[in-house]
Formats: sequence, C-alpha cells, structure tokens
Amino acid sequence: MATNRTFTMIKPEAVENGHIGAILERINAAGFTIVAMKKTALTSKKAGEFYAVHKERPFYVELVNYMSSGPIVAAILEKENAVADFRMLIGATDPSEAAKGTIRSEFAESKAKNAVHGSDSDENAAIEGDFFFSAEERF
Ligand code: 3AN
Repeated sequence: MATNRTFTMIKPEAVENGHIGAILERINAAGFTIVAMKKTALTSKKAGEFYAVHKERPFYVELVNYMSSGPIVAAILEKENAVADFRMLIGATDPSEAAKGTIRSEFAESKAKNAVHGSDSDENAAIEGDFFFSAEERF
C-alpha cells in the first residue's frame, strides 16, 4: 500500500476563478512534491464513479453535477504523512468552519464548491490516484 502520497483535485470553481497558481503555490510551500498532475474534466459518469462512496448522501447529485461542470486539476502529491498533513492544509469541508490560513478558508465558496479535494486515507489516495493516472504519468 502506497504511503506518504495523497491525491488532490482543484475543483471547477477554483479553476474558473483563476486560483490554480495560488493553490499550487500553497501546496509547494507546505512541502509537497508533485508526483503527477493534469488539467482535465470529469464527465458526469466519471464524477459519479469517483464519488460512488457518497451515492446515498443527499448532496450526491449536486456534487456530481458540480464536479463535471468544468475543468479540474488532478494531482498526486508526496510528503511524509501526506494524507493527514494535506487535510490540515486544506481545512474543514465547510469553508465557514475551515481554520484561518487553510486553502478552503481562503478559496472555497461553499460546502459544495470547496475549492479542493483531499483524500481521506492512504487507501483512498491510492484508489483516487489510480483513477486519473497511469504508472507512466508519475515521476
Ligand atoms: P471532504 O472533501 O472534506 O473529505 P466529504 O468526504 O464529507 O468531505 O465530502 C465529499 C465532497 O462532497 C466535499 N468535498 C464537498 O464537495 C461535497 N459535500 C460534502 N458535504 C456537502 C453538503 N452538505 N452539501 C453539498 N456538498 C457537500
């Protein structure tokens, strides 16, 4: 099982609002190395697969529609303790609860449009990274 890696997406509203550079700068400044990265877009089918664990949640349809509404940036990041440290860096799901200085406190618009995704476990980091990247795309 891969450790010390996490997976992130810069979500459609953050891409649309021109925050890719600022968010990547935060990620680099926090000591993460970019192992793989691409600007791409999710079809609603792909977004549905990615968020399948949330299928029963009331916000699932909204989430899938939103995540397929425009381009995203997907990346695999590496750092010691990557999953936990990245979730600290991005802050709480709801930006009104995200600690000051976190990426979501600065760039997120709402609980749904919350600027970035961060894996919640080593296991999901590996699954999510595999969803977007082949072995040849990782450096
Ligand atoms: P996190 O992304 O902080 O791990 P999760 O796993 O609870 O949060 O939720 C996955 C994604 O679903 C969130 N990033 C957010 O975009 C969306 N989401 C979570 N809760 C809500 C909600 N109450 N309303 C709309 N979207 C939500």
